[in-house]
Amino acid sequence: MFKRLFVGLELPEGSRHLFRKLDPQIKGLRWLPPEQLHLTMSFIGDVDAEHEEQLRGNLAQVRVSPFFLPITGVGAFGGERPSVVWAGVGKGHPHLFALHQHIQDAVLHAGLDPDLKPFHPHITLGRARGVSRAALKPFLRDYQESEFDLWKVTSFTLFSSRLTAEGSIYTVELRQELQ
Ligand code: 3AM
Repeated sequence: MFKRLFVGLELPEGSRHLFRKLDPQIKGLRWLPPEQLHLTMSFIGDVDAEHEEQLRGNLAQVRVSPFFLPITGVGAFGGERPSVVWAGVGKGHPHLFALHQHIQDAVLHAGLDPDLKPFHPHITLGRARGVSRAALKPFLRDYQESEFDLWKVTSFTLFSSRLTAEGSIYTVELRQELQ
């Protein structure tokens, strides 16, 4: 049995609903349900039970103190036909990057193969299909400088993700408190 796994930070309850008010009706843009909002730290992919066990053990050893992250601004990845609309978390926050490094090490030491592309931390708000950047421009302009919240990051989470026709369904597999 394989699970499709990734490690992320769950947005606190209070912050999840901040984005609802932004929600413009743009054809082809699907907003994520508030309970699914997260910041991906490490995408791992399909993992068998044995490697998952090792991964759980390694993640439990990660020691990083809780820290604050500003949630600021919005943007879109994907050139003139963006695929992802996101909220930002400030630039180069050292604690976030330290946590990312520890998580990547935990994944690698479990004999797994995380996505090693450069880390561009973001909170995916919506996924777009066939939407031009021009159509997103008013939204991006209105909120690009917004200061949404100050997020106290107190844990990270191992999720499994199941792909369905309606989008991905995430399940919390392990929640590890920062200390
Ligand atoms: O946090 P976001 O939404 O940007 O895009 C997927 C999502 O990122 C990403 O992992 C997160 C949880 O599903 N993802 C999915 N497949 C991926 C892959 N093959 C991937 N990231 C890298 N490589």
